Amino acid sequence: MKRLNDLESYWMPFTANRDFKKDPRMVVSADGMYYKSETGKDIMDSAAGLWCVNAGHNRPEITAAISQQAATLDYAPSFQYGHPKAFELASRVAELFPIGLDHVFFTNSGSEAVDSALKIALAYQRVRGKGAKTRLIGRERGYHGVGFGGISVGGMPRNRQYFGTLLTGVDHISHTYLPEKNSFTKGSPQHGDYLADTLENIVTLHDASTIAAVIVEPIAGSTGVLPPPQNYLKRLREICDKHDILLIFDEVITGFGRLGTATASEYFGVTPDIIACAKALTNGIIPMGAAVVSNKIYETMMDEADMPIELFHGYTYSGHPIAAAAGLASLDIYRDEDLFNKAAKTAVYLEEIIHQLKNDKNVIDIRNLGMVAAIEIAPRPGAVGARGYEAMKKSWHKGLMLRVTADTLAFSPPLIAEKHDIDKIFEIVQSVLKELD
Ligand code: PXG
Repeated sequence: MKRLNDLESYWMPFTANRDFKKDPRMVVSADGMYYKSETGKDIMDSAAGLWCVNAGHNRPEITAAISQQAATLDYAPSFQYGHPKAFELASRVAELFPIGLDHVFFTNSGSEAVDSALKIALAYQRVRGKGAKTRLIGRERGYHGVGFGGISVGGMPRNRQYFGTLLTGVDHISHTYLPEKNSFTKGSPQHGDYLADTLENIVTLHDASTIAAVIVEPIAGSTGVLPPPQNYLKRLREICDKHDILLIFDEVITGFGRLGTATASEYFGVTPDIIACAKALTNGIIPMGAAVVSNKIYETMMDEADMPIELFHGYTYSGHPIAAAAGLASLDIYRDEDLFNKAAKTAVYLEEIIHQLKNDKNVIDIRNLGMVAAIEIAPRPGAVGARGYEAMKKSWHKGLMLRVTADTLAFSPPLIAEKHDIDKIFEIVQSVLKELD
């Protein structure tokens, strides 16, 4: 007979369920840079949860804001009614994000932020009389969440291959990984800006009059941390401008300080038309995402839409009061602790320390930018991902929560990390590397 809590009922996402359930890695509490396992062991968080807990775990200011909000206004519908905190948070995000991106459409996740950004791009093209602009262009190795929009423009094969025909009218520009030229680069690699020109090939093939938008992550994260080649994003912006194509940055990982600036757009000096964000918007405590939209798009929608409801899109929980309260408290912490500048400083140390592992066993590349970094280890012949998976399991037993994608070990520590935390992360990683055959 099935027991009530035999671990079988919960189908875990993006997890090797059968293997996990044989030897569970279970955490029961968290504080600062650490989780605690159910056996009472401290587990260092080298990934800010899943790239989201930028101010570290268990922040009393956010907890207080959430409980106060729950006791005051637990829920408010977001269709045709409003509540002040959603408006306040939208203004705060607009203030933090690049000039000219002043309008915020709230969602509950990064996947929904991406789908919303894509839908807004399509609606905008239609409303301004360019209804033939329906194609959406992503990039190979891109990750844009798991909605059908996101996996269609996404470029990670296994996230796509089981799920049918996806959206039609989608194409992909080339990824930017050039290991033969750029291995062990610190920061943005020197080679590869010309890969932005693969967009020109797509424009030639389909014609610009059929293309609504291009979406890329400024730094490809989930696929294994690929910082953009120098000048690449500027070049992509120029090509989009030349052909009247919208540019969407998926900043679900990079938004809110990961590169030492509020956005990657600010870091690279390139302003897109829409930014999708989520994760650290609420420090990961309550799900929330957003599509942050240019004034040009918003004003066109307001002025030209042929219906009183300008956009037929939204979620039951768009701008949820408790998420909005968590968002405001998170942004207060980021500002009051000058956390983005702290991240910029710690990033210099992270770069120095991680590149010291260059000559360790099986290491074939190290990449970093801001508080994001990765070590790529050689795959075992015929068993891609096996060595990375083993690294993750060994790290857990040594007190480190490690995020792996195939054979790439990815690091995105909370931005509160001190030098000694960075030291500790890579001491454990080094001891794991030594043990991997
Ligand atoms: N866009 C990007 C760039 C992301 O990294 C999403 C969209 C989707 O967000 P939601 O909130 O729907 O999951 C993401 C999510 C990892 C990892 O370690 C990355 C993400 C999620 C889980 C794991 O590779 N990114």
